[in-house]
Amino acid sequence: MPSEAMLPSSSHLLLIPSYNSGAKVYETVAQARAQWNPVWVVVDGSSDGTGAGLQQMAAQDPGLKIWLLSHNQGKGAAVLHGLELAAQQGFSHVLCMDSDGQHPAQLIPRFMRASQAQPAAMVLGVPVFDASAPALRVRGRKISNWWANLETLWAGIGDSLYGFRVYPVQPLLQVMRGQRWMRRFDFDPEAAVRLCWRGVPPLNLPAPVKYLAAAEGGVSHFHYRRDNLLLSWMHLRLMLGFVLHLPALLLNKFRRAEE
Ligand SMILES: Nc1nc2c(ncn2[C@@H]2O[C@H](COP(=O)(O)OP(=O)(O)OP(=O)(O)O)[C@@H](O)[C@H]2O)c(=O)[nH]1
Ligand SMILES: [Mg+2]
Repeated sequence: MPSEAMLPSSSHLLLIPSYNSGAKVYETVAQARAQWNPVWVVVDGSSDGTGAGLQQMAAQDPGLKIWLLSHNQGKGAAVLHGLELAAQQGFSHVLCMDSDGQHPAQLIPRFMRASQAQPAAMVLGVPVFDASAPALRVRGRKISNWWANLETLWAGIGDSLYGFRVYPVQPLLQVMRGQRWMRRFDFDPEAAVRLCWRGVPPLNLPAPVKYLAAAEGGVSHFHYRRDNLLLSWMHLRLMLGFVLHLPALLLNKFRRAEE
């Protein structure tokens, strides 16, 4: 149960995009609420009944708010929906966390504190894998990280794909409103790269990630072919942007070297 004494933060919001995560989402949300107030869930057109179940949870808990999207739009679109509302309500930062039980709720306070200490930064989770991590996914990640580091001239992105992150709201909104991509699985890597280009420094913190078997309630919507194609197209776009940002990136690199 969330602690009665936990006062709501007016600057830092925990935002969970959720699409058909099954019963795992209830556990994830309860664990998040035990660590933070407020928590918002954007239910992205889920058809598994969790929208109604989460609304019942929220009816008993003023620290929990549920936003229902009428149809599935993708992870990035669900985050953007939450960001727009968060900005309207005066939040300056959001910690994004997946709904499927893979992310470490116990680290929420640490990530929030890191962001409060350095509000201009984005706080990026760097995955600490255990034996449950599929080797193919761990290897695939190295490729995406290599591209993200090239695209930012090694400005310090520790991991391009991990969705457990604190973002400053306004810079991310500006990045996302400016283009039609970043609405699905291309959200996490593109957000890190484009925020770097805008001068938002990455702050990397290790965070364990779990890969749950279906028997433990694990759900994934990652489609190997479809999503790798999407990520390849994203890196192609980012490489074009990289060429345009190269002078500024080089200047920043020289400045950092002189400091
Ligand atoms: N896939 C997917 N996820 C969405 C969507 N909308 C919101 N999400 C949420 O985005 C998060 C990441 O989705 P996952 O399918 O677990 O992707 P992943 O964690 O990168 O991949 P796995 O490591 O295989 O689980 C989860 O919290 C989803 O519930 C959507 O349209 N598609
Ligand atoms: Mg997942």
